[in-house]
Amino acid sequence: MTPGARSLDLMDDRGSGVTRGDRLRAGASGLAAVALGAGLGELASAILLPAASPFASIGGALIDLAPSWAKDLAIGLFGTNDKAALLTGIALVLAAAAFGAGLLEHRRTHAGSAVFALFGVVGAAVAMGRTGMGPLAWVPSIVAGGVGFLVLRALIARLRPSPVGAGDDRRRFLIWTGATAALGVVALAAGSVVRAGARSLEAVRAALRLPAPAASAPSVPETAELGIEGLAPVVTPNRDFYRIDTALVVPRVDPADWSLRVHGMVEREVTLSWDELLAEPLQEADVTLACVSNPVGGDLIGNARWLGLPVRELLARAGIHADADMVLSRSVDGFTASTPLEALTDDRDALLAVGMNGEPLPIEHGFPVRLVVPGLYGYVSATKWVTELEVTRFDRATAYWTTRGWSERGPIKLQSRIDVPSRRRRTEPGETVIAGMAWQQHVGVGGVEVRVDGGAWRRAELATPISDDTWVQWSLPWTAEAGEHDVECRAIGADGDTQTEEIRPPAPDGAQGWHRIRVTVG
Ligand SMILES: Nc1nc2c(c(=O)[nH]1)N[C@H]1C(S)=C(S)[C@@H](COP(=O)(O)O)O[C@H]1N2
Ligand SMILES: [Mo]
Repeated sequence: MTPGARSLDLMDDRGSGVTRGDRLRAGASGLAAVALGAGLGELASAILLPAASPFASIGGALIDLAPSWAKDLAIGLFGTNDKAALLTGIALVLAAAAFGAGLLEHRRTHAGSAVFALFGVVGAAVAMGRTGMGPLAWVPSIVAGGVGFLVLRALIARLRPSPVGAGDDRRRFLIWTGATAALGVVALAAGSVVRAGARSLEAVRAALRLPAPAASAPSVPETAELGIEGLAPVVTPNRDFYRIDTALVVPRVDPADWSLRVHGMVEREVTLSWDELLAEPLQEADVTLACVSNPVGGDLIGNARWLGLPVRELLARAGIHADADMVLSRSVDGFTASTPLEALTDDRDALLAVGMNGEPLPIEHGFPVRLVVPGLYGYVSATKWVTELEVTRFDRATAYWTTRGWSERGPIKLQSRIDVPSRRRRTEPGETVIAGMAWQQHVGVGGVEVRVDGGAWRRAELATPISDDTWVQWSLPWTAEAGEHDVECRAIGADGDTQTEEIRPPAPDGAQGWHRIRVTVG
Protein backbone atom coordinates (compact mmCIF):
# COMPACT_ATOMS: atom_id res chain seq x y z
CA MET A 1 0.00 0.00 0.00
CA THR A 2 1.44 3.38 -0.91
CA PRO A 3 1.67 6.14 1.69
CA GLY A 4 -0.95 8.03 -0.30
CA ALA A 5 -3.44 5.20 -0.13
CA ARG A 6 -2.70 4.78 3.56
CA SER A 7 -3.72 8.35 4.27
CA LEU A 8 -6.78 8.00 2.10
CA ASP A 9 -7.72 4.99 4.15
CA LEU A 10 -8.06 7.22 7.20
CA MET A 11 -10.22 9.78 5.50
CA ASP A 12 -13.77 10.37 6.46
CA ASP A 13 -16.19 8.36 4.37
CA ARG A 14 -18.05 11.50 3.40
CA GLY A 15 -14.96 12.46 1.44
CA SER A 16 -14.12 10.69 -1.74
CA GLY A 17 -11.53 8.51 -0.03
CA VAL A 18 -13.41 5.36 0.84
CA THR A 19 -10.95 2.51 0.51
CA ARG A 20 -11.55 -0.97 -0.71
CA GLY A 21 -10.91 -2.12 2.87
CA ASP A 22 -13.72 0.10 4.12
CA ARG A 23 -16.03 -1.28 1.51
CA LEU A 24 -15.15 -4.84 2.40
CA ARG A 25 -15.76 -4.09 6.05
CA ALA A 26 -19.06 -2.40 5.23
CA GLY A 27 -20.12 -5.43 3.19
CA ALA A 28 -19.02 -7.72 6.01
CA SER A 29 -21.25 -5.73 8.38
CA GLY A 30 -24.15 -6.54 6.09
CA LEU A 31 -23.25 -10.24 6.14
CA ALA A 32 -22.94 -10.28 9.93
CA ALA A 33 -26.28 -8.45 10.21
CA VAL A 34 -28.03 -10.96 7.97
CA ALA A 35 -26.44 -13.85 9.87
CA LEU A 36 -27.71 -12.69 13.26
CA GLY A 37 -31.07 -11.52 11.89
CA ALA A 38 -31.67 -14.78 10.08
CA GLY A 39 -30.40 -16.81 13.03
CA LEU A 40 -32.70 -15.18 15.58
CA GLY A 41 -35.60 -14.99 13.13
CA GLU A 42 -35.34 -18.70 12.33
CA LEU A 43 -35.01 -19.53 16.01
CA ALA A 44 -38.13 -17.48 16.80
CA SER A 45 -39.97 -19.28 14.03
CA ALA A 46 -38.77 -22.71 15.18
CA ILE A 47 -40.10 -21.99 18.66
CA LEU A 48 -43.25 -20.04 17.82
CA LEU A 49 -44.45 -21.08 14.43
CA PRO A 50 -42.34 -23.39 12.28
CA ALA A 51 -44.37 -22.55 9.18
CA ALA A 52 -43.53 -18.83 9.40
CA SER A 53 -39.81 -19.14 8.67
CA PRO A 54 -38.45 -15.74 7.59
CA PHE A 55 -36.14 -17.48 5.14
CA ALA A 56 -39.06 -19.28 3.51
CA SER A 57 -41.25 -16.15 3.56
CA ILE A 58 -38.66 -13.73 2.17
CA GLY A 59 -37.33 -16.37 -0.21
CA GLY A 60 -40.85 -17.00 -1.47
CA ALA A 61 -41.28 -13.30 -2.17
CA LEU A 62 -37.92 -13.17 -3.97
CA ILE A 63 -38.88 -16.09 -6.16
CA ASP A 64 -42.20 -14.48 -7.01
CA LEU A 65 -40.45 -11.21 -7.86
CA ALA A 66 -37.53 -12.69 -9.79
CA PRO A 67 -37.79 -12.25 -13.56
CA SER A 68 -37.94 -15.52 -15.43
CA TRP A 69 -34.49 -15.03 -16.99
CA ALA A 70 -33.04 -14.90 -13.48
CA LYS A 71 -34.84 -18.09 -12.54
CA ASP A 72 -33.56 -19.76 -15.70
CA LEU A 73 -30.07 -18.50 -15.02
CA ALA A 74 -30.19 -19.84 -11.47
CA ILE A 75 -31.38 -23.21 -12.72
CA GLY A 76 -28.68 -23.16 -15.36
CA LEU A 77 -25.97 -22.26 -12.86
CA PHE A 78 -26.92 -24.91 -10.35
CA GLY A 79 -27.68 -27.40 -13.04
CA THR A 80 -30.77 -28.76 -11.34
CA ASN A 81 -34.18 -27.54 -10.44
CA ASP A 82 -34.34 -29.13 -7.01
CA LYS A 83 -35.15 -27.56 -3.70
CA ALA A 84 -31.65 -27.57 -2.24
CA ALA A 85 -30.35 -25.61 -5.24
CA LEU A 86 -33.23 -23.19 -4.94
CA LEU A 87 -32.55 -22.64 -1.24
CA THR A 88 -28.85 -22.12 -1.91
CA GLY A 89 -29.74 -19.65 -4.62
CA ILE A 90 -32.03 -17.69 -2.29
CA ALA A 91 -29.34 -17.72 0.41
CA LEU A 92 -26.81 -16.33 -2.08
CA VAL A 93 -29.19 -13.62 -3.25
CA LEU A 94 -29.89 -12.67 0.38
CA ALA A 95 -26.17 -12.63 1.19
CA ALA A 96 -25.47 -10.44 -1.84
CA ALA A 97 -28.32 -8.12 -0.89
CA ALA A 98 -26.98 -7.92 2.67
CA PHE A 99 -23.47 -7.18 1.42
CA GLY A 100 -24.93 -4.46 -0.77
CA ALA A 101 -26.96 -3.12 2.14
CA GLY A 102 -23.73 -2.82 4.12
CA LEU A 103 -22.14 -0.77 1.31
CA LEU A 104 -25.23 1.41 1.05
CA GLU A 105 -25.45 2.01 4.78
CA HIS A 106 -21.79 2.97 4.83
CA ARG A 107 -22.37 5.53 2.15
CA ARG A 108 -25.59 6.87 3.61
CA THR A 109 -26.98 6.14 7.04
CA HIS A 110 -30.53 4.61 6.77
CA ALA A 111 -30.07 3.58 3.13
CA GLY A 112 -28.78 0.07 3.86
CA SER A 113 -30.65 -0.60 7.06
CA ALA A 114 -33.82 0.24 5.12
CA VAL A 115 -33.15 -2.85 3.02
CA PHE A 116 -33.36 -4.98 6.17
CA ALA A 117 -36.50 -3.21 7.30
CA LEU A 118 -38.00 -3.90 3.89
CA PHE A 119 -37.08 -7.59 4.06
CA GLY A 120 -38.66 -7.84 7.48
CA VAL A 121 -41.89 -6.21 6.36
CA VAL A 122 -42.10 -8.21 3.13
CA GLY A 123 -41.45 -11.49 5.00
CA ALA A 124 -44.08 -10.59 7.58
CA ALA A 125 -46.60 -9.68 4.88
CA VAL A 126 -46.02 -12.95 3.04
CA ALA A 127 -46.41 -14.96 6.27
CA MET A 128 -49.57 -13.06 7.24
CA GLY A 129 -50.98 -13.57 3.77
CA ARG A 130 -50.88 -17.34 4.13
CA THR A 131 -54.00 -18.72 5.69
CA GLY A 132 -54.02 -20.79 8.80
CA MET A 133 -50.85 -19.35 10.31
CA GLY A 134 -52.60 -17.29 12.95
CA PRO A 135 -52.08 -13.76 14.22
CA LEU A 136 -48.41 -14.18 15.17
CA ALA A 137 -47.15 -15.14 11.71
CA TRP A 138 -45.41 -11.77 11.33
CA VAL A 139 -43.20 -12.18 14.39
CA PRO A 140 -40.28 -14.24 13.02
CA SER A 141 -39.76 -12.03 9.94
CA ILE A 142 -39.98 -8.85 11.98
CA VAL A 143 -37.43 -10.30 14.41
CA ALA A 144 -35.15 -11.16 11.47
CA GLY A 145 -35.54 -7.79 9.75
CA GLY A 146 -35.41 -5.81 12.98
CA VAL A 147 -32.28 -7.52 14.29
CA GLY A 148 -30.57 -7.12 10.89
CA PHE A 149 -31.55 -3.45 10.83
CA LEU A 150 -30.14 -2.73 14.30
CA VAL A 151 -26.98 -4.80 13.87
CA LEU A 152 -26.13 -3.16 10.56
CA ARG A 153 -26.52 0.32 12.00
CA ALA A 154 -24.42 -0.54 15.04
CA LEU A 155 -21.62 -2.13 13.02
CA ILE A 156 -21.47 0.62 10.41
CA ALA A 157 -21.35 3.20 13.19
CA ARG A 158 -18.19 1.45 14.38
CA LEU A 159 -16.65 1.84 10.95
CA ARG A 160 -16.70 5.59 11.21
CA PRO A 161 -13.35 6.99 12.29
CA SER A 162 -12.92 7.64 15.99
CA PRO A 163 -10.10 9.30 17.95
CA VAL A 164 -8.83 5.92 19.16
CA GLY A 165 -6.87 5.27 16.00
CA ALA A 166 -7.60 3.26 12.93
CA GLY A 167 -5.74 0.12 13.98
CA ASP A 168 -7.66 -0.31 17.24
CA ASP A 169 -10.90 0.58 15.50
CA ARG A 170 -10.37 -2.03 12.88
CA ARG A 171 -9.44 -4.73 15.32
CA ARG A 172 -12.51 -4.00 17.41
CA PHE A 173 -14.70 -3.84 14.35
CA LEU A 174 -13.44 -7.26 13.30
CA ILE A 175 -14.14 -8.71 16.73
CA TRP A 176 -17.66 -7.30 16.78
CA THR A 177 -18.45 -8.41 13.26
CA GLY A 178 -17.01 -11.86 13.84
CA ALA A 179 -18.84 -12.26 17.14
CA THR A 180 -22.12 -11.15 15.59
CA ALA A 181 -21.77 -13.58 12.71
CA ALA A 182 -20.79 -16.39 15.08
CA LEU A 183 -23.81 -15.70 17.28
CA GLY A 184 -25.96 -15.83 14.16
CA VAL A 185 -24.59 -19.25 13.27
CA VAL A 186 -25.25 -20.49 16.83
CA ALA A 187 -28.85 -19.20 16.65
CA LEU A 188 -29.33 -20.89 13.27
CA ALA A 189 -28.03 -24.16 14.69
CA ALA A 190 -30.27 -23.86 17.76
CA GLY A 191 -33.22 -23.18 15.47
CA SER A 192 -32.59 -26.28 13.43
CA VAL A 193 -32.26 -28.41 16.57
CA VAL A 194 -35.63 -27.11 17.82
CA ARG A 195 -37.10 -27.65 14.36
CA ALA A 196 -35.80 -31.21 14.15
CA GLY A 197 -37.37 -31.94 17.55
CA ALA A 198 -40.64 -30.39 16.42
CA ARG A 199 -40.63 -32.39 13.21
CA SER A 200 -40.09 -35.65 14.95
CA LEU A 201 -42.93 -35.02 17.42
CA GLU A 202 -45.15 -33.87 14.55
CA ALA A 203 -44.19 -37.12 12.77
CA VAL A 204 -45.06 -39.15 15.86
CA ARG A 205 -48.41 -37.39 15.99
CA ALA A 206 -49.06 -37.84 12.28
CA ALA A 207 -48.33 -41.57 12.52
CA LEU A 208 -50.75 -42.09 15.40
CA ARG A 209 -54.03 -43.87 14.84
CA LEU A 210 -56.52 -43.29 17.60
CA PRO A 211 -58.86 -46.17 18.45
CA ALA A 212 -62.49 -45.99 17.40
CA PRO A 213 -64.74 -44.71 20.17
CA ALA A 214 -66.43 -47.33 22.33
CA ALA A 215 -69.27 -44.81 22.66
CA SER A 216 -69.73 -42.54 19.64
CA ALA A 217 -71.42 -39.17 19.83
CA PRO A 218 -74.56 -38.94 17.68
CA SER A 219 -73.72 -37.35 14.35
CA VAL A 220 -74.04 -33.58 14.25
CA PRO A 221 -77.57 -32.79 12.94
CA GLU A 222 -77.45 -31.18 9.53
CA THR A 223 -79.74 -28.45 10.80
CA ALA A 224 -77.18 -27.47 13.45
CA GLU A 225 -75.30 -25.57 10.76
CA LEU A 226 -77.17 -22.66 9.22
CA GLY A 227 -74.41 -22.08 6.67
CA ILE A 228 -74.70 -18.30 6.78
CA GLU A 229 -71.67 -16.45 5.42
CA GLY A 230 -69.81 -14.70 8.21
CA LEU A 231 -71.39 -16.86 10.92
CA ALA A 232 -68.96 -19.01 12.91
CA PRO A 233 -69.25 -22.67 11.86
CA VAL A 234 -70.91 -24.76 14.55
CA VAL A 235 -67.94 -27.15 14.55
CA THR A 236 -64.67 -25.24 14.68
CA PRO A 237 -61.89 -26.68 12.48
CA ASN A 238 -58.75 -27.41 14.53
CA ARG A 239 -56.69 -24.88 12.58
CA ASP A 240 -59.14 -22.09 13.48
CA PHE A 241 -59.60 -23.11 17.11
CA TYR A 242 -58.60 -20.35 19.52
CA ARG A 243 -55.50 -21.01 21.54
CA ILE A 244 -54.83 -19.70 25.02
CA ASP A 245 -52.02 -20.78 27.28
CA THR A 246 -49.18 -19.44 29.35
CA ALA A 247 -46.60 -21.47 27.43
CA LEU A 248 -44.01 -19.32 25.64
CA VAL A 249 -42.64 -22.49 24.15
CA VAL A 250 -45.28 -25.10 23.32
CA PRO A 251 -44.61 -28.14 25.54
CA ARG A 252 -43.50 -31.16 23.54
CA VAL A 253 -44.61 -34.35 25.16
CA ASP A 254 -43.92 -37.64 23.41
CA PRO A 255 -46.82 -40.05 24.07
CA ALA A 256 -44.21 -42.74 24.81
CA ASP A 257 -42.98 -40.62 27.74
CA TRP A 258 -46.41 -39.48 28.89
CA SER A 259 -48.12 -40.74 31.98
CA LEU A 260 -50.84 -39.46 34.27
CA ARG A 261 -50.67 -39.77 38.03
CA VAL A 262 -53.84 -39.58 40.11
CA HIS A 263 -52.92 -38.90 43.72
CA GLY A 264 -53.78 -36.85 46.80
CA MET A 265 -56.92 -37.65 48.75
CA VAL A 266 -57.36 -41.09 47.20
CA GLU A 267 -57.44 -44.68 48.45
CA ARG A 268 -54.76 -45.73 45.98
CA GLU A 269 -52.62 -43.81 43.53
CA VAL A 270 -53.32 -44.60 39.91
CA THR A 271 -50.81 -44.18 37.11
CA LEU A 272 -51.86 -44.41 33.50
CA SER A 273 -49.56 -44.70 30.49
CA TRP A 274 -50.45 -43.69 26.94
CA ASP A 275 -50.91 -47.29 25.83
CA GLU A 276 -53.08 -48.02 28.84
CA LEU A 277 -55.18 -44.94 28.12
CA LEU A 278 -55.73 -45.96 24.50
CA ALA A 279 -56.70 -49.46 25.61
CA GLU A 280 -59.58 -48.03 27.67
CA PRO A 281 -63.05 -47.71 26.14
CA LEU A 282 -62.96 -44.13 24.85
CA GLN A 283 -65.97 -41.91 24.48
CA GLU A 284 -66.80 -39.09 22.09
CA ALA A 285 -68.41 -35.82 23.10
CA ASP A 286 -69.19 -32.52 21.40
CA VAL A 287 -68.11 -29.80 23.80
CA THR A 288 -67.70 -26.06 23.33
CA LEU A 289 -64.63 -24.72 25.07
CA ALA A 290 -64.60 -21.09 26.16
CA CYS A 291 -62.03 -18.82 27.72
CA VAL A 292 -62.88 -16.73 30.75
CA SER A 293 -60.97 -13.85 29.11
CA ASN A 294 -63.39 -13.77 26.20
CA PRO A 295 -64.95 -10.31 26.12
CA VAL A 296 -68.63 -9.89 25.19
CA GLY A 297 -68.68 -10.45 21.41
CA GLY A 298 -65.21 -12.01 21.44
CA ASP A 299 -64.00 -15.14 19.69
CA LEU A 300 -62.07 -17.02 22.40
CA ILE A 301 -64.52 -19.87 22.06
CA GLY A 302 -64.67 -22.92 19.85
CA ASN A 303 -66.51 -26.18 19.48
CA ALA A 304 -64.99 -29.58 18.78
CA ARG A 305 -65.71 -33.28 18.94
CA TRP A 306 -63.42 -34.70 21.62
CA LEU A 307 -62.42 -38.31 22.17
CA GLY A 308 -61.26 -39.47 25.57
CA LEU A 309 -61.71 -41.40 28.77
CA PRO A 310 -64.36 -40.11 31.18
CA VAL A 311 -62.45 -38.69 34.14
CA ARG A 312 -64.98 -40.15 36.59
CA GLU A 313 -63.86 -43.69 35.69
CA LEU A 314 -60.29 -42.88 36.58
CA LEU A 315 -61.28 -41.16 39.83
CA ALA A 316 -63.49 -44.10 40.77
CA ARG A 317 -60.54 -46.41 40.29
CA ALA A 318 -58.46 -44.26 42.65
CA GLY A 319 -61.19 -44.07 45.27
CA ILE A 320 -61.89 -40.49 46.39
CA HIS A 321 -61.90 -39.47 50.05
CA ALA A 322 -65.30 -38.24 51.18
CA ASP A 323 -64.02 -34.82 52.26
CA ALA A 324 -62.28 -33.96 48.95
CA ASP A 325 -64.01 -31.28 46.85
CA MET A 326 -61.53 -30.33 44.11
CA VAL A 327 -59.15 -31.81 41.58
CA LEU A 328 -56.03 -29.80 40.85
CA SER A 329 -54.88 -30.83 37.39
CA ARG A 330 -51.29 -30.09 36.51
CA SER A 331 -49.54 -29.78 33.17
CA VAL A 332 -45.91 -30.53 32.31
CA ASP A 333 -45.39 -26.77 32.06
CA GLY A 334 -46.52 -26.17 35.65
CA PHE A 335 -49.95 -24.75 34.78
CA THR A 336 -52.66 -25.87 37.19
CA ALA A 337 -56.46 -25.73 37.19
CA SER A 338 -58.88 -26.25 40.08
CA THR A 339 -61.95 -28.20 39.01
CA PRO A 340 -64.81 -28.85 41.42
CA LEU A 341 -64.87 -32.57 42.10
CA GLU A 342 -68.55 -32.93 41.24
CA ALA A 343 -67.97 -31.67 37.67
CA LEU A 344 -65.60 -34.61 37.21
CA THR A 345 -67.69 -37.25 38.95
CA ASP A 346 -71.25 -36.42 37.85
CA ASP A 347 -72.66 -37.81 34.62
CA ARG A 348 -71.33 -35.05 32.32
CA ASP A 349 -68.74 -35.82 29.65
CA ALA A 350 -65.63 -34.61 31.47
CA LEU A 351 -62.92 -36.23 29.39
CA LEU A 352 -59.25 -37.00 29.57
CA ALA A 353 -59.10 -36.22 25.87
CA VAL A 354 -56.72 -37.58 23.22
CA GLY A 355 -58.67 -36.69 20.08
CA MET A 356 -60.04 -33.45 18.63
CA ASN A 357 -62.29 -33.48 15.56
CA GLY A 358 -61.13 -36.90 14.43
CA GLU A 359 -57.37 -36.45 14.91
CA PRO A 360 -54.92 -36.63 17.75
CA LEU A 361 -54.90 -33.34 19.68
CA PRO A 362 -52.84 -30.74 17.84
CA ILE A 363 -49.60 -30.12 19.74
CA GLU A 364 -50.65 -26.60 20.74
CA HIS A 365 -54.02 -27.88 21.97
CA GLY A 366 -52.44 -30.22 24.49
CA PHE A 367 -50.96 -33.22 22.66
CA PRO A 368 -51.02 -35.97 23.71
CA VAL A 369 -53.61 -35.58 26.51
CA ARG A 370 -55.73 -32.75 27.94
CA LEU A 371 -58.84 -32.26 30.02
CA VAL A 372 -62.17 -31.07 28.64
CA VAL A 373 -65.01 -30.37 31.08
CA PRO A 374 -68.41 -29.15 29.82
CA GLY A 375 -69.76 -26.08 31.60
CA LEU A 376 -66.54 -24.61 33.00
CA TYR A 377 -64.20 -22.00 31.57
CA GLY A 378 -60.90 -23.39 30.31
CA TYR A 379 -58.77 -21.88 33.08
CA VAL A 380 -60.43 -24.05 35.73
CA SER A 381 -60.83 -27.21 33.71
CA ALA A 382 -59.16 -27.66 30.34
CA THR A 383 -55.54 -28.38 31.31
CA LYS A 384 -53.46 -29.18 28.23
CA TRP A 385 -50.43 -31.51 28.31
CA VAL A 386 -51.91 -32.83 31.54
CA THR A 387 -49.81 -35.22 33.63
CA GLU A 388 -51.27 -35.07 37.14
CA LEU A 389 -54.63 -35.07 38.87
CA GLU A 390 -54.31 -34.23 42.54
CA VAL A 391 -57.48 -34.85 44.49
CA THR A 392 -57.64 -32.16 47.14
CA ARG A 393 -59.80 -29.39 48.62
CA PHE A 394 -60.39 -25.78 47.63
CA ASP A 395 -59.21 -24.71 51.09
CA ARG A 396 -55.92 -26.58 50.66
CA ALA A 397 -54.70 -25.84 47.17
CA THR A 398 -54.82 -22.94 44.72
CA ALA A 399 -54.59 -23.01 40.93
CA TYR A 400 -52.45 -20.93 38.55
CA TRP A 401 -55.02 -18.21 37.76
CA THR A 402 -56.58 -18.16 41.21
CA THR A 403 -53.35 -16.83 42.67
CA ARG A 404 -53.52 -14.10 40.02
CA GLY A 405 -56.86 -12.69 41.02
CA TRP A 406 -59.28 -14.87 39.08
CA SER A 407 -62.11 -16.71 40.70
CA GLU A 408 -61.34 -20.21 42.03
CA ARG A 409 -64.50 -21.52 40.34
CA GLY A 410 -65.44 -20.67 36.79
CA PRO A 411 -68.88 -21.86 35.62
CA ILE A 412 -69.58 -20.57 32.10
CA LYS A 413 -72.03 -17.67 31.93
CA LEU A 414 -75.03 -17.50 29.59
CA GLN A 415 -73.77 -15.57 26.57
CA SER A 416 -74.64 -14.69 22.99
CA ARG A 417 -72.85 -13.00 20.15
CA ILE A 418 -73.77 -11.34 16.85
CA ASP A 419 -71.59 -12.49 13.91
CA VAL A 420 -73.70 -11.16 11.02
CA PRO A 421 -73.96 -8.41 9.77
CA SER A 422 -70.24 -7.82 9.94
CA ARG A 423 -69.13 -4.85 12.02
CA ARG A 424 -66.40 -4.18 9.47
CA ARG A 425 -68.40 -4.10 6.23
CA ARG A 426 -71.34 -2.07 5.04
CA THR A 427 -74.65 -3.87 4.79
CA GLU A 428 -76.73 -3.55 1.63
CA PRO A 429 -80.21 -2.14 2.31
CA GLY A 430 -83.10 -4.58 1.95
CA GLU A 431 -83.78 -8.14 3.05
CA THR A 432 -80.88 -9.49 5.04
CA VAL A 433 -80.22 -11.54 8.13
CA ILE A 434 -78.92 -11.08 11.65
CA ALA A 435 -77.18 -14.18 12.95
CA GLY A 436 -74.89 -15.31 15.73
CA MET A 437 -74.04 -17.84 18.37
CA ALA A 438 -75.35 -18.47 21.91
CA TRP A 439 -74.07 -20.74 24.66
CA GLN A 440 -74.21 -21.85 28.22
CA GLN A 441 -72.49 -25.18 28.24
CA HIS A 442 -74.08 -27.91 30.31
CA VAL A 443 -77.23 -25.84 30.76
CA GLY A 444 -78.13 -25.36 27.11
CA VAL A 445 -79.79 -22.53 25.22
CA GLY A 446 -83.57 -22.18 25.03
CA GLY A 447 -83.78 -19.12 22.81
CA VAL A 448 -82.26 -15.90 21.57
CA GLU A 449 -83.87 -12.50 21.27
CA VAL A 450 -82.75 -9.63 19.08
CA ARG A 451 -83.69 -5.98 18.99
CA VAL A 452 -82.76 -3.20 16.61
CA ASP A 453 -82.37 0.42 17.72
CA GLY A 454 -83.79 -0.33 21.16
CA GLY A 455 -87.12 -1.52 19.68
CA ALA A 456 -89.11 -4.58 20.68
CA TRP A 457 -87.27 -7.86 21.30
CA ARG A 458 -87.89 -10.39 18.57
CA ARG A 459 -87.35 -14.09 18.93
CA ALA A 460 -84.60 -15.43 16.64
CA GLU A 461 -84.75 -18.88 15.10
CA LEU A 462 -82.42 -21.35 16.78
CA ALA A 463 -80.52 -23.91 14.74
CA THR A 464 -80.78 -27.45 16.09
CA PRO A 465 -78.48 -27.62 19.13
CA ILE A 466 -75.88 -30.38 18.96
CA SER A 467 -76.21 -30.84 22.71
CA ASP A 468 -76.53 -28.81 25.91
CA ASP A 469 -72.73 -28.79 26.05
CA THR A 470 -72.30 -26.93 22.76
CA TRP A 471 -73.04 -23.50 21.46
CA VAL A 472 -75.91 -23.02 19.04
CA GLN A 473 -76.37 -20.84 15.98
CA TRP A 474 -79.33 -18.48 15.61
CA SER A 475 -80.68 -16.18 12.93
CA LEU A 476 -83.38 -13.62 12.30
CA PRO A 477 -84.51 -12.09 8.98
CA TRP A 478 -84.09 -8.32 8.92
CA THR A 479 -85.17 -5.62 6.53
CA ALA A 480 -82.26 -3.24 6.71
CA GLU A 481 -82.98 0.42 6.07
CA ALA A 482 -80.24 2.85 5.11
CA GLY A 483 -78.50 4.45 8.04
CA GLU A 484 -76.79 3.43 11.25
CA HIS A 485 -78.41 0.82 13.46
CA ASP A 486 -77.73 -0.67 16.86
CA VAL A 487 -78.30 -4.40 16.94
CA GLU A 488 -78.41 -6.26 20.26
CA CYS A 489 -78.96 -9.85 21.28
CA ARG A 490 -79.59 -11.75 24.49
CA ALA A 491 -79.87 -15.44 25.13
CA ILE A 492 -82.37 -17.35 27.20
CA GLY A 493 -81.00 -20.40 28.94
CA ALA A 494 -82.64 -23.81 28.74
CA ASP A 495 -83.36 -23.25 32.45
CA GLY A 496 -85.42 -20.13 31.62
CA ASP A 497 -82.89 -17.53 32.76
CA THR A 498 -82.37 -14.49 30.52
CA GLN A 499 -78.86 -13.24 29.82
CA THR A 500 -78.18 -10.28 32.08
CA GLU A 501 -77.84 -6.75 30.73
CA GLU A 502 -75.45 -5.81 33.51
CA ILE A 503 -72.02 -5.37 31.99
CA ARG A 504 -68.97 -6.92 33.64
CA PRO A 505 -65.42 -7.28 32.35
CA PRO A 506 -63.81 -10.74 32.01
CA ALA A 507 -62.05 -10.58 35.40
CA PRO A 508 -62.58 -12.24 37.80
CA ASP A 509 -65.10 -14.83 36.58
CA GLY A 510 -66.11 -14.09 32.98
CA ALA A 511 -67.56 -11.16 30.99
CA GLN A 512 -71.27 -10.52 30.89
CA GLY A 513 -73.72 -8.11 29.31
CA TRP A 514 -75.55 -7.98 25.98
CA HIS A 515 -73.60 -7.91 22.77
CA ARG A 516 -74.39 -4.75 20.84
CA ILE A 517 -73.04 -3.82 17.42
CA ARG A 518 -73.35 -0.71 15.29
CA VAL A 519 -74.29 -1.62 11.73
CA THR A 520 -73.93 0.71 8.76
CA VAL A 521 -76.53 0.11 6.06
CA GLY A 522 -76.29 1.76 2.64
N1 LIG B 1 -51.12 -26.34 30.27
C1 LIG B 1 -52.02 -25.37 30.08
N2 LIG B 1 -53.31 -25.70 29.86
C2 LIG B 1 -54.24 -24.74 29.68
C3 LIG B 1 -53.88 -23.38 29.73
C4 LIG B 1 -52.53 -23.06 29.97
O1 LIG B 1 -52.14 -21.88 30.02
N3 LIG B 1 -51.62 -24.07 30.12
N4 LIG B 1 -54.85 -22.42 29.51
C5 LIG B 1 -56.23 -22.78 29.77
C6 LIG B 1 -57.15 -21.80 29.26
S1 LIG B 1 -57.18 -20.30 30.07
C7 LIG B 1 -58.00 -22.07 28.23
S2 LIG B 1 -59.22 -20.98 27.82
C8 LIG B 1 -57.89 -23.33 27.47
C9 LIG B 1 -57.73 -23.03 25.98
O2 LIG B 1 -57.59 -24.22 25.27
P1 LIG B 1 -57.17 -24.16 23.73
O3 LIG B 1 -55.89 -23.39 23.64
O4 LIG B 1 -57.06 -25.55 23.26
O5 LIG B 1 -58.30 -23.41 23.04
O6 LIG B 1 -56.78 -24.10 27.88
C10 LIG B 1 -56.58 -24.16 29.25
N5 LIG B 1 -55.53 -25.11 29.47
MO1 LIG C 1 -58.89 -19.20 29.25
